[in-house]
Amino acid sequence: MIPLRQEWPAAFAARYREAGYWRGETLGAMLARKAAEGPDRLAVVGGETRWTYADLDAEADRLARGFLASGLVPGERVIVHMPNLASFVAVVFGLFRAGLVPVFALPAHRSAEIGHFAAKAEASAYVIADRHEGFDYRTIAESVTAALPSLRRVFVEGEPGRFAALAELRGKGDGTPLPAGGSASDVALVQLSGGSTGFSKLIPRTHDDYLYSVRQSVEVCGLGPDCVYLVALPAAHNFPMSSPGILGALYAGGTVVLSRSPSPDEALPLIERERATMVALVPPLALVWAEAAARTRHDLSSLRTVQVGGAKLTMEAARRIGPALGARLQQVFGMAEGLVNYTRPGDPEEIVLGTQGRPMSPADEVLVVDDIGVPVADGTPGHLLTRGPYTIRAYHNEPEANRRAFTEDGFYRTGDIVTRRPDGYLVVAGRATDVINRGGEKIAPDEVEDHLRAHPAIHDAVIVGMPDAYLGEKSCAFVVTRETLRAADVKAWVRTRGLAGYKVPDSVVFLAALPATAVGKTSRRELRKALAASLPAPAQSERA
Ligand code: OOB
Repeated sequence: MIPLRQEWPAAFAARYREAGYWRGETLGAMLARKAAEGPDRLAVVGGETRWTYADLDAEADRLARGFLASGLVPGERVIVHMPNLASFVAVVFGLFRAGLVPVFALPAHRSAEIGHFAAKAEASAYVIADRHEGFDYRTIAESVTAALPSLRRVFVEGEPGRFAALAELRGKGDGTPLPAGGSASDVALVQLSGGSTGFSKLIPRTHDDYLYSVRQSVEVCGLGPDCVYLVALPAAHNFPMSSPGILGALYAGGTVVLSRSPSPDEALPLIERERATMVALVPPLALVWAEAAARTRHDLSSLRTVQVGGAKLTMEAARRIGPALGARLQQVFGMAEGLVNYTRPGDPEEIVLGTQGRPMSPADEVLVVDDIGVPVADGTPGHLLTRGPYTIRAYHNEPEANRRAFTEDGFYRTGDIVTRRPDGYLVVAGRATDVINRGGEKIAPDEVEDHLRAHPAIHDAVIVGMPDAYLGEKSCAFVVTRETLRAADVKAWVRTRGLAGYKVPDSVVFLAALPATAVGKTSRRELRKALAASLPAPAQSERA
């Protein structure tokens, strides 16, 4: 098993400790401290479950002992693949307590992605809920465990089928000792990259760095014990997890309320019932909520802050969100690799509507450079590079990708094109790379292309983003076939390959040949240009 590490050069680590950014506290210890400070405060609400800090702490402890009693060994990795349930929070803290490392998958992921993460992480266990939104996650457990014998344990919230029930685990570890403390410089968790150069890469985050990002987020966003944070996006994503998210709400001594679905039908009643004060949304969802809020009979007056991030929020959309939801808008431009930018609570409208915020930490180093790495003047767009106390220095076990993604002196190349204003605020122009940002869900074209090329009748395929008024971007597959196919066949094929639904191409265009660059590489640029110039003529294309 390749150890999970995240290391900063000694001089940087010393500086970050000295400045008080890294405090040597683990995430598991943080919860214990909060539970000691306010055991009877309400910590987590999800479905029928209402846990105080003492309840959550005890539940995490029971799960931690159960995981270890089931044969897992501290340091092993566990894929966590659960919908927004109270038990998700307990599982995550249970893993922290046991010294096990959660790898955060999202509910939309399917067998192809889970198999990839499990193999990359050399995971030993997989935690799921039985069903969610009509899908049976045990089918993924079946196929992934068959392919990967090292994935030796599956724990299921709900009906376990032939696997182990999470409920059973709770009583199993009585008397099993927990590892003493653990070091805060160890890797606490693994986030997944949006996958700019292919399959998602693993992002190991330490207790020290992640907890600093949470603490600083709490400070910048002004969270206190009266905060009631509604989790509407998938809980495992870095945004609702840590910016300030679930961990921030708990750090502040507030309450986390989990909504099973991001739909306003489910979330708006919860805001009223639990008097939620804060929520994080991606832009397309924020627009759906804004429309639903205009018609709702639910009282949303408790809502103070609506955070929007994950993809570019246009000025027009930004203008609508706050008034529609009766709350203050906060833009959040972050990445699972680290750097998070926020607009600040007291900022003037011009900044809140027109920028994606500024770095949250005074120790965040930001460079905006041209194509050859020379810094550009403020006001000029360039590539965003960053380095700091909570930005990773390397992906796990990706020597080649690391050479591309980091400069020699340790700056992370975000792949984003931004403009920095003289006041330090950033305006995001878009991505330099080819990743398609479909309303915040990232699609790596080469991953989907690989699956398309595996079809016996498909000769070649390229996926590019096309502008979409609602999602920001949608995906369009350009396909060269050996025999006649329909767009519906191509889409159905991608679905049968076990990929998340959002990766199924939105449009399919059939071409006799793909355009090529001077040296014979396929030119995505040409395809994008063609798409932008005119949406393909009906004779050439089929859309559904
Ligand atoms: C968040 O994290 P990831 O890792 O899913 O995606 C990061 C990428 C960024 O590099 C950027 O391309 C894009 O998503 N992005 C934005 C944005 N926020 C993220 N692009 C434009 N405007 C924004 N506000 O998406 C994430 C992580 C933590 C907090 C918030 C979002």
